[in-house]
Amino acid sequence: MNVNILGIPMDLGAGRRGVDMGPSALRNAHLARTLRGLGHTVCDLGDVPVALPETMDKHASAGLVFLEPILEACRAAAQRVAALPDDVFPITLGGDHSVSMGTVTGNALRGGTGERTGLIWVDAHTDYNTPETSPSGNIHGMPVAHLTGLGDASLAGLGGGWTLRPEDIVMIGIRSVDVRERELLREIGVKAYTMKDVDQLGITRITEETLERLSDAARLHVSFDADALDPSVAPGVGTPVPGGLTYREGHLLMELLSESGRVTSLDIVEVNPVLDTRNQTAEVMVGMAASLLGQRIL
Ligand code: HAR
Ligand code: MN
Ligand code: MN
Ligand code: MN
Repeated sequence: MNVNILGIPMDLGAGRRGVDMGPSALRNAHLARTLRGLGHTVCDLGDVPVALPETMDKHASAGLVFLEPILEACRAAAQRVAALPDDVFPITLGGDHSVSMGTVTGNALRGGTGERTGLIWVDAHTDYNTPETSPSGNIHGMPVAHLTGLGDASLAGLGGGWTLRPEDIVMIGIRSVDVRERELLREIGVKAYTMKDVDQLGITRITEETLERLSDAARLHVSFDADALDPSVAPGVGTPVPGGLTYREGHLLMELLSESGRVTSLDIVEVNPVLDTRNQTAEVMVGMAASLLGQRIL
């Protein structure tokens, strides 16, 4: 496959500093070399420009912290991704999870807006707050709501009229949801597999159901937040939540998605090298990408 890597070194959407170094940590953990070892052609496109928090006053407009620079970076990411040739498999590197408003939009627009895009959101969090429901004002807790057209009009308008259908979203690994976020999710009807579901059903059944549910989507985007994994596996994240996916559950999910042959793009987000142990989290996430892109045990 033709793999293109694009970094979005942004931590403006997170409550803690450091995920802006995620792209660097993932490159340092040999993302490109690992994928070339699997036989892929890999081209690193570099990074999208992102404003530094040190150059701005920390300000919130209407419950959104750093709205304008985040909007700008997401717009740039969406444009870069949307312009990629159809045979390219993009791997976009965050950055905090607000980057996915740009990457998911960009990937969805590649096929023209007539095609359905399925979103597999692997995360401890549902990231379905709006500016009204958010307890923090941090935009990385809001990307999925905005992708479905809720919340701030400028962020929800990144797709220029395209929005993600709630029925084309499946979340996996969920174990931290805010009170009003939960109400909103129930109202909208987004499918989410919690860690209880992972315990009860297992990753195999969940992956089968996910692929079945998204069977009409021409494209499948996987957005992998490192905090979906248990903090013992992925300690380098800003908002760790106990009781996450094991190392093998993460790999099995990627292996089964890989076998389906249907995934067309990937985000790796929320890797925070400042909080990590010797780049362990970046290395683990490179392994997850390798499993999604065809690495097999035998
Ligand atoms: N739900 C919380 C909020 O909205 C925290 C969620 C953001 N953390 C993440 N996202 N890492 O997945 O503020
Ligand atoms: Mn997230
Ligand atoms: Mn998360
Ligand atoms: Mn986080």
